[in-house]
Amino acid sequence: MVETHKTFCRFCHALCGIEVDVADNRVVAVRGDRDNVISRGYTCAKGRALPDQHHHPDRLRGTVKRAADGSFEPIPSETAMDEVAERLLAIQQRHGPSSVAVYSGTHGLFSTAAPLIISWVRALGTPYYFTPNTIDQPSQSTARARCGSWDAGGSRFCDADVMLFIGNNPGVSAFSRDGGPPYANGFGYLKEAGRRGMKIIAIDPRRTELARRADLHLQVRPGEDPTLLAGMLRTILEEGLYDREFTDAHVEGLAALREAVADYTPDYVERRSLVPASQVVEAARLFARGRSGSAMSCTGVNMAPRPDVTQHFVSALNALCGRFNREGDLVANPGALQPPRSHYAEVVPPKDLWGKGPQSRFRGLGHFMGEMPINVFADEILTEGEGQIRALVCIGGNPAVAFPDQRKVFEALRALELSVVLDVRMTATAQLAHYVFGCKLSLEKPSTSRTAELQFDVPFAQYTPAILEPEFDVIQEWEFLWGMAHRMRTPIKVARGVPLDLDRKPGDEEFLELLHTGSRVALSEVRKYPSGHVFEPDEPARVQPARPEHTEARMNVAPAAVIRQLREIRGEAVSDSGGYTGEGEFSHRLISRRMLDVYNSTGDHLPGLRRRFPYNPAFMNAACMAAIGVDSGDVVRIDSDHDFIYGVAERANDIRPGVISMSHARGGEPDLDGEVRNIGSTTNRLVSTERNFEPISGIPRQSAIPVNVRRLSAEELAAVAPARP
Ligand SMILES: Nc1nc2c(c(=O)[nH]1)N[C@H]1C(S)=C(S)[C@@H](COP(=O)(O)OP(=O)(O)OC[C@H]3O[C@@H](n4cnc5c(=O)[nH]c(N)nc54)[C@H](O)[C@@H]3O)O[C@H]1N2
Ligand SMILES: Nc1nc2c(c(=O)[nH]1)N[C@H]1C(S)=C(S)[C@@H](COP(=O)(O)OP(=O)(O)OC[C@H]3O[C@@H](n4cnc5c(=O)[nH]c(N)nc54)[C@H](O)[C@@H]3O)O[C@H]1N2
Ligand code: SF4
Ligand SMILES: [Mo]
Repeated sequence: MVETHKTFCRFCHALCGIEVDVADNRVVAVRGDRDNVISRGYTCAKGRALPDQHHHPDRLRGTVKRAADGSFEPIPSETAMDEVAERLLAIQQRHGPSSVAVYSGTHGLFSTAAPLIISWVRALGTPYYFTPNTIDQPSQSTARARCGSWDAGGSRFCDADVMLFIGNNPGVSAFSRDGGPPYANGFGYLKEAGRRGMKIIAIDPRRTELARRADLHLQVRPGEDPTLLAGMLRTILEEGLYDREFTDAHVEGLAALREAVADYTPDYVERRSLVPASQVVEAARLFARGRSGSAMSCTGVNMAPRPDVTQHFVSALNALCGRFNREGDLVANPGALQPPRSHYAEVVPPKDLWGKGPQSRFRGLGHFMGEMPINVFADEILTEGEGQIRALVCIGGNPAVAFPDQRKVFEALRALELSVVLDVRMTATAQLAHYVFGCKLSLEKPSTSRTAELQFDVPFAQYTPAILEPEFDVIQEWEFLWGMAHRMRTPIKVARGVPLDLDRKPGDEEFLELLHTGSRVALSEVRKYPSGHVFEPDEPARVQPARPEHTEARMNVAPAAVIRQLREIRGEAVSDSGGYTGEGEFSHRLISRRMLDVYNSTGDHLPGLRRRFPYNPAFMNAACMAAIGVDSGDVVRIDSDHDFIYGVAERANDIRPGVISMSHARGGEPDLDGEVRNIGSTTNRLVSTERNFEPISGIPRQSAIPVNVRRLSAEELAAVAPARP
């Protein structure tokens, strides 16, 4: 008998509402749930692949332990936890607390275990807490801290009349922030906004799905966003298009910024960024003349050179144009499952987030937002001495393909005395581990929409029970954390001020209740609505007047560190092909992107998601392909100043000549290069962690990477395996 359940998809962070048909404890079909008022029936191919993901033969159906001969043997998860706890304690006893590191990947951060993971790290006393945040969009935090921010936030996407998107593609990535569209159904929201008359400006070297919808697409040369945004700011300042009332009251540094961008004339910007001068001016006017709506950016510019400058300019654009909610305005979204908070019409003053806390032994880097930069991950494992990492616990992540300098990361993963991975299948990282805990997949776990709720335009919340009951020994991430804390006697908290009892494991629902302690809306209330519900507060939440102690604080649009970097950029000689001459020996810049069918490395083994491309293509302009004599489907070799990869070329005239666009986190061991047609390749092999990194977060240059590209020699080609059916 087929039973239909309402739930939400957790293949990615977007949490689209879905209906799943279940027969004999197996999912047989997934459809978008039209009753979910956020996603409105939308699903993508990944969501529709949930049945395949849950029942795939490669799914981990229990915990495994590596034997002396390198093979993996099944082991009961409780026994494995006993052994892991004992070994972690022994390692810490011998080498001190910092010998253990924890990495929480995307599926750690979005899991219900996220707060437990942080709490466990604190209890272990190790400085080595890593997450993808320091190789994702760290300059968002740097800029927010340097510039200061606005406590009451900006307007809702549904009220915006202009949006400036810089290096992001929300329809495909389902990712956005700062007043961008809700995660789920980005295409739908963008279409609706277009109908309402909202103007879209997109800055991207590629004519993306977003750019095709835009009123204005600035096809910037990769990595030249600092120059382009400086030019836009210059126009806004010169033409007096900024919000005088707001800046007079809340912003400082206008004169210094005006001076610093003075020589970023439209003609100079055109020469360097390849965006026509007229478009630079037009974009500045279009954005500044809007009434509401913000500038937002994501990974594209954070991975490209000088992300701290680009991100600061994003903050400066919003500050100059006063794109924030004022006293008495409705709060964009008061939240539902988050604890309630007040919103004030005041500046959160600029502050330093760095230079405090534990330091790394490498490159002058140290804790950034409470985390150790991934930049130093491999070196801290490989380098002997005080502070060396000897054991790693990796939760829902895949460093072997996601971290920069892949060859060094492999070496580091091999060097670990103890490596413990929590995953749903044997990834490239899991293959090198000593213990791999098979985890429950989304439909087997109860959860809520808490992690995504602030990106909705309304205070929507949804709860889902577990839909499937797996008949094998798989665990939830939080059960592992509790299991470790219980055995190692490390106190952990599930929410602020809410410790877990180390001697009595809570039940699933009890755990969720604890996790949502203090939420504005009780979980029991949210449970009543299977498709979720909008929980408007009884009294509309409005922005409060500034508190007396905050009335003097101002946002700073011209912090010294940014102005210094801006001068350096202007001092570089510009080459004929745009950009600066220092990279003369490289013909192309390789840029990052997301593919709709996989989530970083998640899903790259599922037949339904491999149909279009079983690899991550190297998208190139036809002219570039003709120049090196290759066609779509041919394998090319791509060399950076650090290393090389193979890629399968694919014609794409949505990118300008001189650019290669490729997604990350594919491929595997460097030995598997010949399998490129079946597994793709890891762009992060091209990236050095020792050069071209941002000095505070350590994010290296993972986009706009200077490369050369050529066809393979006959000998090289002979070693490339054909595509398997
Ligand atoms: N389908 C799918 N969705 C995902 C993911 C996935 O792998 N697949 N990954 C998830 C993750 S982890 C994250 S962090 C988010 C990221 O969300 P987004 O940042 O929206 O991700 P992308 O779609 O890669 O968009 C980045 C854009 O930046 C452009 N770009 C690259 N270099 C430059 C540059 O130098 N300048 C400018 N202006 N643009 C540049 C690229 O062409 C690309 O269109 O997506 C999430 N969503
Ligand atoms: N060059 C370059 N490098 C990049 C990027 C780029 O654009 N370019 N993007 C960066 C970004 S933004 C990010 S976020 C990182 C991603 O870095 P990671 O988070 O390390 O990579 P993922 O592939 O997302 O790893 C997720 C893992 O979780 C597993 N998984 C899936 N579902 C579950 C579950 O329910 N439970 C558990 N326990 N595991 C599960 C998957 O099998 C997979 O192994 O990569 C970064 N690296
Ligand atoms: S965008 Fe796709 S993968 Fe993400 S939640 Fe929605 S259906 Fe699932
Ligand atoms: Mo990410």
